[in-house]
Amino acid sequence: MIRKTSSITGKRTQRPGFLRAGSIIFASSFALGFSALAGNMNLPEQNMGSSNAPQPGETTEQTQADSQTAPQPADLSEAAAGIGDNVLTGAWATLGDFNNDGHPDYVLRNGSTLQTAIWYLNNNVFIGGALGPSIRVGWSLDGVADFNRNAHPDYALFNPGTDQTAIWYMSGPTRVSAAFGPTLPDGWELRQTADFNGDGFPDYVLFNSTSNQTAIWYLNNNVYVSGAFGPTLPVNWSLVGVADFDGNGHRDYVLFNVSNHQTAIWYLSGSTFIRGAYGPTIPSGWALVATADFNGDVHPDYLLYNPASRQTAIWYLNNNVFVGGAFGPTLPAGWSLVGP
Ligand SMILES: [Ca+2]
Ligand SMILES: [Ca+2]
Ligand SMILES: [Ca+2]
Ligand SMILES: [Ca+2]
Repeated sequence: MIRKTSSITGKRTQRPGFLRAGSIIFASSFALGFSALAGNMNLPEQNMGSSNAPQPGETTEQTQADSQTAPQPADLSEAAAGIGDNVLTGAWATLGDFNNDGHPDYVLRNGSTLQTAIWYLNNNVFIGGALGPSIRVGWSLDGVADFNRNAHPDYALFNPGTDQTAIWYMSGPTRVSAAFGPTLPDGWELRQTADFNGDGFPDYVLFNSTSNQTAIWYLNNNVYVSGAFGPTLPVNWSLVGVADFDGNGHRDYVLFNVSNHQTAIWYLSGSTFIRGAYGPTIPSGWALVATADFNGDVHPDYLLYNPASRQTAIWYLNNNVFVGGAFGPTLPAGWSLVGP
């Protein structure tokens, strides 16, 4: 492992710790883990429905933009204190524009029934909800992206027991078909889905929790095309989102430090680390769980989640700089932004 100290002065532009050289094309042994199971398999589906979607709780009034009461960035010097709420270690949320209005929507998960639900948002404001398909036991919903490029976001699922991946093709909140994606090598998990090579097809971001290495698997719909290693994450840092923060057309990593609640952007060119910068530090009790452009200014924003209160909040950013905050809707009991 190569230790690289920050070459950028100023504490807000430092990047965390370690980076292993990336851009190593996978050896054939890595590709051996890939089984060509693409096809219309009989994948799990339960309890599809479109009624009785959960509604926001009594704190609906907080869906109004309110930069006065929304959580504010923590003072970096205070951030290390009061941490102990790492209940969301490694957890991330999935977002997608399910009604094609240009605004990202929440995917809620019910921890008991494994049902999903879509909460349509206009920026931070709840517009409506619909039940989605239920995830089967043993599978996790790890990404949302439009794999078959029909303008409807799809679910990307991973089974850590079998290392299989699957795509659930959606029409709005309704699952219409399914196919296996490539099977991951042992020790790797599906972490994010986004287009890293600009061909319009979402790609997998894989993570190895033993080595902390990341990798990109380039896909054509659900079919593996090629792979490349990405940067290795420092200990305690978790990859919670992917977006283009500096507007150069390349997707960047959003990292969250689960021990001190710092955030960082790792700017990439394809799968290659270019530089890092700190983003705002998240207050105790809250976690950074996803990124998307909520207010339509082209700059990706942070989605924050408080698992104790089930409150959500948006932090509007300009690149890595906090601009303002607003509460989003509060989830009903039993539902979460993260989970299976
Ligand atoms: Ca689709
Ligand atoms: Ca791609
Ligand atoms: Ca970028
Ligand atoms: Ca924005």
